[in-house]
Amino acid sequence: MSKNILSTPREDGFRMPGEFEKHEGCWMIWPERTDNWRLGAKPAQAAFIEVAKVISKYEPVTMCVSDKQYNVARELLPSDIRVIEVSSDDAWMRDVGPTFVINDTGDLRAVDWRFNAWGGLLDGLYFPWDKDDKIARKVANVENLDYYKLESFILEGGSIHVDGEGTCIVTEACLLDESRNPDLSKEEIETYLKDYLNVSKIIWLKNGIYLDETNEHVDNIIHYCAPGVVALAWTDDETDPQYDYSKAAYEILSNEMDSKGRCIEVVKLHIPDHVIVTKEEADGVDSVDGTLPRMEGDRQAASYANFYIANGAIILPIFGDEKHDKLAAEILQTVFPDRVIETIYAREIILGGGNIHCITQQQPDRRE
Ligand code: KQY
Repeated sequence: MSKNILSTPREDGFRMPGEFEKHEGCWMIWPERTDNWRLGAKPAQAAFIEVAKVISKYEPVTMCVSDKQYNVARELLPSDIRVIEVSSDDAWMRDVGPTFVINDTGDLRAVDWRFNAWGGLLDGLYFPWDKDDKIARKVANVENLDYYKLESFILEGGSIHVDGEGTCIVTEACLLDESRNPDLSKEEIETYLKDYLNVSKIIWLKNGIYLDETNEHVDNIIHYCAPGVVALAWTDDETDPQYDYSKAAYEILSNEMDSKGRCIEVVKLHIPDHVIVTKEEADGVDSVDGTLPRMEGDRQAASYANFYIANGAIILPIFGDEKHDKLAAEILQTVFPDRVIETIYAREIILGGGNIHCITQQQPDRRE
């Protein structure tokens, strides 16, 4: 039976692998809340099905679904996708799922951070979030994995990126926001990351993607592609507030060494033309007190860095911006010559506030 371990991954010789290392599978959650996903979440469900189907060509996928939607999801998803009943508050497995850690002898464990819906009562995106906060432990239980449960440290999986070799990249905008761990200093936060991810070097970017409702998660502005190689969301438009964010990130990454003393190669991925919420899209979302509303004219935090690395493939969100969609796919093909670039039109996902990386969580291969 899966049990809570009171030491830390660092003490026990476990580390979070890079996403580019081999996976045993991928976890997702079925979207259904109508105050975040328009038209009864049907268009979002279609997009999630597409993501799940594409990933399942490369690695096993498990979809967590509420009791209410279980039959619907089971019917709509192919039989090789495992569907299990797990309650949730929304559909962001990257943020609410476990961070898996492995050791050198083939053991796998989970880290169960505390979750407060991206900011709790101060700044959170919905209330309540208690079901989400239990998901990491439930996933560990399903997989029969021991887990490290943090009592109070708040962290979302989308707010960290690691190279699996001792380096972690985060943003100050998110991790130092008063809505996460206001009683901890930057050094104390670093200590948690070092202990639970087993890293020795934290690289702090200032910001993420402009208007990102997660307080600018790192997984929307960069992606660790390999040790020493980072893809960075970029814009050439100096009048866009994103320009200063991306330029500052570029400078930090280009001037920092990673944990092994390597320089970091930064690959720029130009952001798409702005994704703006239409009246029809805004009107399709149920308005509920306590949930961040969707308004006509809102700019969504669209970025190609929010892709998922599967075994043998990159699952890349595209936005119907022919020029930048094509450029992103071409650039990533050069970064990942041995993986197929699979593109998915992701407007319905970004309308909900995140993208393909945010709705997936890889379970690393323990046998590698
Ligand atoms: O990781 C993410 N990008 C999650 C965003 C949550 C949005 C809820 N509306």
